[in-house]
Amino acid sequence: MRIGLVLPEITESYLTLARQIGVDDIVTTLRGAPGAQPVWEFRPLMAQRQRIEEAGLTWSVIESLAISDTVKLGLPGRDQEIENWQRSLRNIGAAGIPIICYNWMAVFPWLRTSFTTRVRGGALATSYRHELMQRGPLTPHGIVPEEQLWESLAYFLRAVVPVAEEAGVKLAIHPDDPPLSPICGIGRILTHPDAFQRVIDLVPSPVNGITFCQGCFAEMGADIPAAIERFGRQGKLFFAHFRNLRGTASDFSEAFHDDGDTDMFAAMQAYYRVGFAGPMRPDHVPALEGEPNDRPGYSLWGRLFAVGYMRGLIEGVEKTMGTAP
Ligand SMILES: [Mn+2]
Repeated sequence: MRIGLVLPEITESYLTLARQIGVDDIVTTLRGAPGAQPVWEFRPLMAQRQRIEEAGLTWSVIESLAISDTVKLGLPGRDQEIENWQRSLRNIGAAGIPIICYNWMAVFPWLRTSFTTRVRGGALATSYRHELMQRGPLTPHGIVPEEQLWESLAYFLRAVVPVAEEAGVKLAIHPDDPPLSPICGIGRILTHPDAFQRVIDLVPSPVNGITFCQGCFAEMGADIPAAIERFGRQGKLFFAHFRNLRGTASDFSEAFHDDGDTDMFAAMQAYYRVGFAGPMRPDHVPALEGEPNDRPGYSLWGRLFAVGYMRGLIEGVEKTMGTAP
């Protein structure tokens, strides 16, 4: 299993720290992007990849390559933006970065109603209560039905999957977080395990697959090992977010990796059973005592703790299952 990590920024110090705790892969985006430029150019991609490689690590996932609401909502002007995305995709492939994580959340990105929920020992986690969020007004986009998002996703995939195949880049769609629909009038479609099957079947291709965000699947109330088996057996798990929480979509709190509802050992066993070899990164963590809560979900110490826990689980699974992908 390969463990990935998002760094607060790409510095020599953070790269060294990642190596020290046993991380193999860096998951990041291009500094300045997204939104700073319509097309990601080859040279900065290649230079950043070299920098990560020279530190003994691999830049294996771009998370994320932004997709505008124009494209997600299927609005006029999307063709030009999709063309730019295709050009970025070609440059990403040429730079040798094998996976892009993207999502189809329009208007609202990942949403929480609190960033200061107390979990074990008073650590600060994020949480979501749908009932609070739904008191909010409609957005300027009004009501956006789910079918509109399915249409625009199909349109997008038909345009980019052939380019991704040529470029040798895997497209790994991330669930909606929280997986509820609609939110203040905006439909959401990646809210159930079956929706991922629908995406896979929309444009069948070896490069069309999934970011298995375990947290989102837990929010859905899914049986986590069963979902890993379902998509892993099809070879569709390209990338995983390892996360734990308490509750379900309409009311949940994030948790330490070893302190939520999900049986994380059973999850890790399932990844091994289906031959998933990573990359997998720790997803959201609480902010610990002594560090700022200025990047909710992505504070550093909680992720160091998470990586140690993941390495422990991996060792346990390898020793008991006798496999080491
Ligand atoms: Mn995630």
